[in-house]
Amino acid sequence: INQKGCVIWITGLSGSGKSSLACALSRALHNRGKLSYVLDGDNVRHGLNSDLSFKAEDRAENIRRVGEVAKLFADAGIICIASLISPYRRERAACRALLPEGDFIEVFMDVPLHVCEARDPKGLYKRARAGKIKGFTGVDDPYEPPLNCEVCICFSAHIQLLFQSHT
Ligand code: GGZ
Repeated sequence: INQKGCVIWITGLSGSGKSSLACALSRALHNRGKLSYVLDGDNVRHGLNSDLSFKAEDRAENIRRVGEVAKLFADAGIICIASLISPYRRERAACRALLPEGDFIEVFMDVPLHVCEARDPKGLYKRARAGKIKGFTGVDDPYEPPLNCEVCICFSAHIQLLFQSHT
């Protein structure tokens, strides 16, 4: 393979579209002959990070481990797409610091909470509002948006309407 690895780090609330973007990006790269691998928060939490909860120190450890694994992929020449809420600026910065300048591309899914909540694909916001899930990001747990990310994907009601009318 003649390819330089890097990490594309997608951060944002639950339901903001991180996994969809990661999947679409991976497919687009594949079609261009590029090797990529998606590390998705929800998936990684079933295996490597199955010992971690959603309390602050465990979320920090979740981010740290995914950052280290992503770095290994990048070292191997693979484009690693990490998609996890990763709500803390400090931990995201620590993942960035593992890579050479320019090799960590932070993508922020800038979607308002009320939009994520209206989507609620797994009914988790509903359960969080009902008090059945405690410490849900955006409801009763913090999310620190990036201050200077490489890419910001802003929600557009107009585009969402266009999209809905074509699907
Ligand atoms: C946030 C939670 C929680 C709580 C379960 N808070 O949208 P999903 O369902 O499929 O993806 C979310 C996933 C979040 O895992 P991450 O590893 O990305 O989070 S973090 O980076 O903060 O460690 C959500 C589900 O797990 N989920 N409980 N309390 N999301």
